[in-house]
Amino acid sequence: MGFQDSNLERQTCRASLFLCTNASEAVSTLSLLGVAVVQAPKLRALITASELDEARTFAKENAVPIFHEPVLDPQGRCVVVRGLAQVSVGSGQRRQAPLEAGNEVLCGTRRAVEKVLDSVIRASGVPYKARNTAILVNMPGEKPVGPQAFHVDMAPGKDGFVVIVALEPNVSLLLAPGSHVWVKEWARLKGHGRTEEEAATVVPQQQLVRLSLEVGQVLLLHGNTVHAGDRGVAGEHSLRLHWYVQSGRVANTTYMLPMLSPHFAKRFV
Ligand SMILES: O=C(O)CCC(=O)C(=O)O
Repeated sequence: MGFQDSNLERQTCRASLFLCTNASEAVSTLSLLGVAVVQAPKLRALITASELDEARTFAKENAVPIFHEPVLDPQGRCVVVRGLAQVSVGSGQRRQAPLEAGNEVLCGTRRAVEKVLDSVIRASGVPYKARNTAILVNMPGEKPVGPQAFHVDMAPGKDGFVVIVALEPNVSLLLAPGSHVWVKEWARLKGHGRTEEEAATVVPQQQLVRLSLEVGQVLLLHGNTVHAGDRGVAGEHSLRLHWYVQSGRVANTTYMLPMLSPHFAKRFV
């Protein structure tokens, strides 16, 4: 439904379930399941306490709140202003700080991850580029950050993937493995004259799982995989790094499920 209950019981799985031993395995797993994990050699050792301190300070000074959920009208429809669906940042605790070229924060860690991404990109045979590097952080507040609305990061049918690397313990993500296939299929059916409601009837009901990431694991998520940032842990910043890997220079985008279609959104809990 796109709006999450922090306390809902979910199946939890470790990201190592999706661990791939080489770049071509990562490409095929990403295409089949919409999620893959690679281990960058020695990445854990590169993430030192002083690097984390520096990253936390940078995030505190520069990070801005990111979306939490769509704004809905009393009938439950997305509020659109001048063609743009309106979003709320909720408590404003989930934040993002872009790391522009030349920024030295976490540069060793970033280089090590980007080397892994280069090999995955080469194995894919697509001229993708890793862009929009950012630090994500949960700012401690009165309550821990709540889970985001379910969304996909790229337009339905568009190829590309996003990358998340946990820099600290207690990082998890909600996701529906295999859902990229249904996002694409829903968009294809809709393009063939079906209403969005008819197209949504072919999509099986899916419950998102809670994927817990270990420090240093590189999570690859197909751009059409339904997912959401998870609830946070009290007092923890749970720093993580984030990239978009796409072939064109595309604006940073998000498609929350109720914005795509209320009927499609109902297929996911
Ligand atoms: O907060 C996170 O860990 C993930 C956030 C996310 O999925 C997004 O901003 O697209």
